[in-house]
This record gives sequence, C-alpha cells and structure tokens, in this order.
Amino acid sequence: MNQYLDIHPDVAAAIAAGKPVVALESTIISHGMPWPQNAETAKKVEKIIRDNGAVPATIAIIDGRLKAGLSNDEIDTLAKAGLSVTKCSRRDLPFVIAQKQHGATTVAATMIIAAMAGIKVFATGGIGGVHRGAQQTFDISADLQELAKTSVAVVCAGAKSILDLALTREYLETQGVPVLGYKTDTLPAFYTRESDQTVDYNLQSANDIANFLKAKWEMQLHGGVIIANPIPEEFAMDKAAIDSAINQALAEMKEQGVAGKESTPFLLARVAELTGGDSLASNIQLVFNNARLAAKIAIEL
Ligand code: PSU
Ligand code: MN
Repeated sequence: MNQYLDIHPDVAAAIAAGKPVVALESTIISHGMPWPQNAETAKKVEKIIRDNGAVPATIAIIDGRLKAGLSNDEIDTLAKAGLSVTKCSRRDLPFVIAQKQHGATTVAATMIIAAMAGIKVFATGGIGGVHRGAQQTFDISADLQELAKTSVAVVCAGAKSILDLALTREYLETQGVPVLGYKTDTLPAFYTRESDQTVDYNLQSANDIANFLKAKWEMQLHGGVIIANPIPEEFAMDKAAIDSAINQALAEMKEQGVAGKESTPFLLARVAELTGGDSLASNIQLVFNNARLAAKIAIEL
C-alpha cells in the first residue's frame, strides 16, 4: 500500500470486492466552477454514480494526504477555498504533499492517484489539451502526457474550443491515446455535440467500450483512453453564442497576459460570465451525463 495514499473505506471495500468504482477530479470543483454550484455538483455527481450502481471516489489532496474518496466536508472545504487551493498536476504533487497542504487534482493528477488506488474509470467534464497558439506558447496540458502513460479511462464531453482541437487530436495520435466516441463519429466540443474533428472509433455501448479497455490493458498497452460522450441535446449550447464568448475570453487572456496554469481557469470563468451562466448550466449537465456513462462502463469492466 502506498504510504501517502488514503482510500476511503467505501472505496476500499468496493475495490477489494471487485465492485465498480468511478474516480472524479477536484480541480473542476475548486477552479472549474464557482461556489456553491461547485459543491452541489460534486455531491450530485457522486449520487448519480451510486444510483447507477458504482462507488464514487472523488480524488484530491487533504492536509498533505492523497485521497481516493472524500467526505462531504472535504468537498465543501475545496469548493469554498476555490482558486486559493493549489491546482495540482503531476509536477505539483510532491510540493503539496511535502508541505502538508490541500490540493485540487487536474485530470492528470487524478489519473495518477486513481491508478495508485487501482481505479480504472474516471468521469469528468473536459480534459486539458493543446491550446490555440501552442505553436508559439508551447501551452500543452500535462493531461495529454498523462493519458499517454497512465492506464485510466477518462469519460469526458470532448474538448472545449478554447483549445485547438485539431492539434489536440494530432498530439493524442502521436502519443498512442485512443479517442473513442460514444455513439458519435465526431469529437464533441464540450458545450456542443459536434466539432470538425473525428473520433478514432465510434462505439455503441458501455460493453463495447469495456471490451476495448480490457483488450488494451490485457495486452499491456499501457496508457489512458479518452471516451468522448456528447452533451445531451437539450443542454447543448448555440454554437455561434459559445464561439463568440470563447473568442472574447481568448482575446482578453492575451491582453492581460494570463499564462501557465491560470489559463484554463481564467477562460472557464470568463466564458461563464460572458454567457450569463448558460455555459455553467451546460457544464453541470454534461458532467452528470459523463458520470452515468462512466458508471455503466465500470460495471461492464
Ligand atoms: N476543462 C474543463 N473544466 C475543468 C478543466 C478543464 O472544462 O475544470 C480542468 C481539469 O482539471 C483539467 C485542467 O485537467 O483544467 C487542465 O488544466 P491545464 O490546461 O492547466 O493543464
Ligand atoms: Mn497549460
């Protein structure tokens, strides 16, 4: 057992019994959504996973301990602290652990801790990717490198067009990360169901996806898999409205010189403001939708 890791008793019991477990990230709580919607969403996602027959494990760092499974109080702590919590990707974990601080885990760090705990399926909203202008800025999320090496399946609603979707696809192809579409041929663009990018394979059921994962990992082809699940039609946004908000947010980011780990939280918050909260409502619904699919995949697996 990893000396830095605490597995919540419910999660440990499920893992020991071979029952389905779904990991959840915590940067979406602290940096992805405002209080109090962040705490409400985090708890509701856990309930959806339970209602669909799996055990949720929200992942974070509390007082310098890696946690697989949080209490509601711990979720509230991260949700209230918001941007003042350290956003932790792979490179940040040793600092936060050594300093005995709290940390919110990105997709990359959540995959690392899920893998330590033996959890194979993870649900979130959107992954990081290759940012627009990365040819100059080199801004490529560490999530993509983690997907290349850590064997956890990530259910998401595709990638936002704050990113360069074409370059993100190319990067994933080079790194050997499969991009599966759940009942879709095109890569969903988070707030909208479609983009101009394709997925690698369009699979029609949780069982087909579980068989894909089993084949990959039983062949020792280490690394993650992206399962792209389009936002339900009734919650999808108007493409022109979201594109204009994203373009304005990107221009302001450049103007204000926002860079590094602050970029993604800045863009998410600004897009939510510019759409009068519509993007937040969509974001919440697509996370619920991903939790339902992740629970089904974990059960099949
Ligand atoms: N995209 C979203 N919501 C989020 C994030 C991305 O729609 O909350 C968060 C995730 O935690 C993701 C991280 O792993 O941002 C990526 O940050 P960066 O681009 O700095 O790697
Ligand atoms: Mn970045």
